[in-house]
Amino acid sequence: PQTIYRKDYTPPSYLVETVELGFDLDPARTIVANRVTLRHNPDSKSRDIVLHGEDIELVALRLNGTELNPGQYILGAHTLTIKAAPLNAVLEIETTCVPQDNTTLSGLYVSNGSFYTQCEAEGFRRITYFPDRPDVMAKYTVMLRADKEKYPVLLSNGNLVEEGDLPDGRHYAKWEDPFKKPSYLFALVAARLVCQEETYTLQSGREVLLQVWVEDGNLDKTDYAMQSLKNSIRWDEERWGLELDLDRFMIVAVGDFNMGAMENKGLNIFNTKFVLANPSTATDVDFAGIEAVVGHEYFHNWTGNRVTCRDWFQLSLKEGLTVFRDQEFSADMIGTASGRAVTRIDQVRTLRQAQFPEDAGPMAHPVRPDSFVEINNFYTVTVYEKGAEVVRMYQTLLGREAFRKGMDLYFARHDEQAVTCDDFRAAMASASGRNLDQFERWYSQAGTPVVTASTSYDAEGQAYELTLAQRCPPTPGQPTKLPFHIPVAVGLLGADGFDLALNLEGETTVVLELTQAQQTFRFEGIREAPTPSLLRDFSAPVILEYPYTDDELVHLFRHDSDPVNRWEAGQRLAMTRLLKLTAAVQQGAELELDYGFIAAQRALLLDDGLDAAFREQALILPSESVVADQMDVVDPRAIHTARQFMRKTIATVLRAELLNAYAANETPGPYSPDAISAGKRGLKNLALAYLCAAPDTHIVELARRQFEGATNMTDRAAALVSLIHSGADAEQALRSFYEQFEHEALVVDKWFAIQANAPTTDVARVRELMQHPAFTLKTPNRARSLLFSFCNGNPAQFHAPDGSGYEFWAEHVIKLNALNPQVAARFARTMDRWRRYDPALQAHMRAALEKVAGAQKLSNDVLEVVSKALS
Ligand code: HT7
Ligand code: ZN
Repeated sequence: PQTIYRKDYTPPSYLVETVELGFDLDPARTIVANRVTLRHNPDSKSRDIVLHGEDIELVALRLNGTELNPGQYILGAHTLTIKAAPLNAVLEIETTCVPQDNTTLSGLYVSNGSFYTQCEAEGFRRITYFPDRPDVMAKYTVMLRADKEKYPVLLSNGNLVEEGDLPDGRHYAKWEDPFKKPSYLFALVAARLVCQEETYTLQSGREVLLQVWVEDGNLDKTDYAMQSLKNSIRWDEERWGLELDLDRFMIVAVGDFNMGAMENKGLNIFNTKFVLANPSTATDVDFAGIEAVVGHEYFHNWTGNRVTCRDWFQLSLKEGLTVFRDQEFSADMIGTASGRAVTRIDQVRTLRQAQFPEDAGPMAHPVRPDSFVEINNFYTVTVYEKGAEVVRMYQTLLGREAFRKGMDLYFARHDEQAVTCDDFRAAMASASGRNLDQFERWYSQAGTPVVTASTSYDAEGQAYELTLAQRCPPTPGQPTKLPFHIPVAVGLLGADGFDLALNLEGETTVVLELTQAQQTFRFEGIREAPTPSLLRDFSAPVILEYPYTDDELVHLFRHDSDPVNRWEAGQRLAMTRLLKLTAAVQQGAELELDYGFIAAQRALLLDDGLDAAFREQALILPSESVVADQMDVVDPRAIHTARQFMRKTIATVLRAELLNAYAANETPGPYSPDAISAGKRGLKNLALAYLCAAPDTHIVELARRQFEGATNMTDRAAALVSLIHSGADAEQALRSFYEQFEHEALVVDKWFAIQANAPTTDVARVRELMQHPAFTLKTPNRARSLLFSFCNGNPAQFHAPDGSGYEFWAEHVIKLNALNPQVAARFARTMDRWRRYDPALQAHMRAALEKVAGAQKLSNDVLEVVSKALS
């Protein structure tokens, strides 16, 4: 397959002014008429019009009114080229496609009998021939025609300008988008849907129509999405001065979708998972996900749509920035400092759980990649979450005010343009007057930097010195790295647990700027040897190494005023123990957990001054995969045994305290997904999960009672998980759960996922579950709920010594590849870090990877992932 390089960017030869699309929608043969007005781009030397096209049939082609015969254009496998074209060209292109056979869910496809589109990144070329690249922005008019009975709702981008009936039971709707947009933001929906709608008044006094469209029977699950949309609109006005630029904003939920949602201009299309929620079907985590994703897609209207990407290498320009914006939105919605910290802890978890491993594996790439085979493989945690960290670092370095000025300048300079990450950085530099040249390395160098700290205290001089050194490991294609510009937020704790003043202004946290390989920072007037609190609020996406003693960590865990570092101290304490226990399991030695650690956990659990949500976070042990990342040779089963032992020991010693926490955090009354209530449920259910790690009949009964009496899905699902993990018989509970919710697809997904993650579920059981009538590989949510959950979330079983997990994986990557390459390639990433296991497991893994690599008709998507893993 062909590799595409960032350095090879050339401007488009022709620009598009207007696009008029006509759709005659039929699942078996949709006819697309496309009239496009092109103008030669003076920035290009080429006079060839190059259009992309994939999986579509060309029926007719006219240039400036004259039919072209096949000798007048070149039809390649994925392009249509007209050589030496006139400076101004009107092309009329008629094509057909077969939406009902489109299982890739890219382009125009059918889900549950209705039509939907997904055009990012390169799906528009599966609908019509077009210069399908983000730097070609045009105005669109769209005419939809379809059977009125089957598809009563016809939607596209922008404003509805006309609708009416046609002969033969068909009808039409004409939509006009007043804004220029790239083709990846085009969307249509032709479906049998119902909507919740509302008129909303913007701060300017202008009224807009908001709609959430869902299948009949789901209108009882749209309130939270609508509320989140209104909150997003208000927040974007208040925090960034950005107003909704359309008169109508629509959200549509679809059950078959490759990702979370899509920010098509004025017509956001969502995975049902991020729209549908009511207390009996959705958990607190689901509600929070809806708020974040509704916000994310809405915020793209400015960061992505009004200002878009010049090319797909710049993806993080819109994704990193929009993730940062949705993270800030979620934090501001909670409002309290500790609530903010809980959201930050969650972000750090995601980075450690997913991004750091990606940055250390065969698919490692810079936030702005230099090359790709398949762009869909680069919608990654690096581009999204590390990209958001890069944006956050601007704010940390420049301060909130200058950062806001930089954002304003970015919009003022680039509205309705397709630009680059460098343009964003330039706006930040101009607005703040700062030199951000070195900061560019965050975009160009892959890998997680390691910052090593050492300290010394001069009692006589009352001075404290902090030396920071940085290094970054090699990544594919980048053997050596130059120093990054790293903001390191630092505080110093006195023996009484309070922050010391760090300067004459009395500041207790300062942001140090580490720009060299090694630098020493000196604090004067420090009256005692302090405990350093380093990288407060996780001020940079780095690994921080400092030889903390247990006493220092306990001190930070008890007192750090920075909640993120307080949590971090607990994680460090737990990690040392988990690694020791894992080694002991491997050696067959006796397992022991020191009382000092449990006492620290106990003190935190009993600290009523802390929010329940924070206590929950602080009591969650590092996950098995994060522990695995710390080992030279990963032993998934030993890690699992060690972690289980630790949970069981904590549960046994702190039984009374956990039972108290369980009882004290009931949330009586009607369910509310607000952060305080969700935090209480989180702590209560964590207590139950711990207790079920050392179960007796009373505990099992507690879990059963919660399961049966639950008034919301958070409590019901948590009780079911705890029951299963306790080892008690959960057959009846699983059956009744299914019977109660079998018509709620998203709950059935949970039912599969809970079983996939159960400690007793092995490959044979997963195969059995795949025979269940509700299972299908065609719906990504369902495939993810069982296959991804098992292979990524149940390491002790997936890594069975006989290699059966890997065989299962290979078989299903190949099956998914035939249906949906994007989903298959995501699943293929499971095996990225296979070289970190012992030789026996590695041999099985290599065989599985080679089996996939050698499969017939392998998509570029999967091929790129497995060949990078094997290289
Ligand atoms: N910008 C959207 C990306 C997306 C996507 C990409 C590839 C294939 C399918 C897709 N669906 C959505 C989502 C977002 O970041 O908002
Ligand atoms: Zn996005």
